Amino acid sequence: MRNDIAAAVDAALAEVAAASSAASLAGLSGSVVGKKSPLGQLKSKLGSIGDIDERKALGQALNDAMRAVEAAIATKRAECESAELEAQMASEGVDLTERIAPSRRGRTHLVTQATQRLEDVFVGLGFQVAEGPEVESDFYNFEALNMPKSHPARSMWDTLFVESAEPGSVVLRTHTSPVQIRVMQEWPPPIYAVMPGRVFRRDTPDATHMPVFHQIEGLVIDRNITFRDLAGTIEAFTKAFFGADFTSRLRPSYFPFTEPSAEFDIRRANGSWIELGGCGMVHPNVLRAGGLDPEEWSGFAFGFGIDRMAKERHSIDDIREMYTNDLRFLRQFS
Ligand code: FA5
Repeated sequence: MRNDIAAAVDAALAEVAAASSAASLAGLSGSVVGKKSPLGQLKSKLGSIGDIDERKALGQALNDAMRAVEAAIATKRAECESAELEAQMASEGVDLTERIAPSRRGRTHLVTQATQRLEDVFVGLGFQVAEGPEVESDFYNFEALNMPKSHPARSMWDTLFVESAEPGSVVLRTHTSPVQIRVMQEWPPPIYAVMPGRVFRRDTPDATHMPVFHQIEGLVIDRNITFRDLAGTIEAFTKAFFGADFTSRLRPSYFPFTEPSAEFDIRRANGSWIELGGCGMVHPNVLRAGGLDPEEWSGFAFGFGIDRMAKERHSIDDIREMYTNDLRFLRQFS
């Protein structure tokens, strides 16, 4: 009988090993350890064994054999169930991961990059950043800047007017200089501020002009400020923004809101000069319009063209290239 038990166990384990699904293993349980299985039939023959000790020992051996087969079924069933679950998840799962190819990623525009860099350089020199409105009143754009109505210097800027109840009283700001007045009215001196922003003029587009472009205004108000402070700040700025081997110059000029006034040029690699901005000592009338006493406070101001700075920094031939939105051009500047 012991041989029969061993043979039945071997046959049952072989059937378990050959089963390939959890469902077939569930059915197998009855046929290998049930009453009608070979092992079950051997059990029913136990009663015919006369020797009681032998009967007990064989009963024990049969129970052990059945438990071993049941354990093999349970182990194999767990393996099949987990393999079936994995296969089901792989076939029904939805892949939610998304990949954006590096070449499709956006980047900041050249003029935005230049503005951020300019702000960084001036913040490094101790300046604060301010902003003003793009739609401006005649008062801030001209009058408070020492250009009363019909002042001939107003024609220095080809102005775009906004329709309003009082014609001519609302403009698209032609420069960032009106923000000087707003800052003087709001911030107590001393003032060290830069004000970047978009400006508008009825200029015909060409290699160095756009009708919509960007400026960064600078304003310093303190006690005993002189032209040397202005020249020193512009020199420090040029080296920080363009590099140590860049040359700049100040040329005498005229602006109604500064006295004396100058124009700021830098020299390009080919030896020619390009005008980047205007500057000068803040006119006493402008200090008064900003609510400051010219006897106590003095200062300097400047206004640079940001688009031209970006153009020169990256050696771009034509300023219009930056606005045609040709991705092959824009992608060169990460
Ligand atoms: C002004 O706008 C004065 N507000 C600057 C200023 C501020 C002087 C403070 C004194 C004190 P101007 O019109 O020159 O000045 O313009 C300044 C700079 O803006 C120019 O040097 C140039 O770099 C840039 N710019 C002028 N017009 C255009 C344009 N159409 N397209 C691109 N950049 C321009």
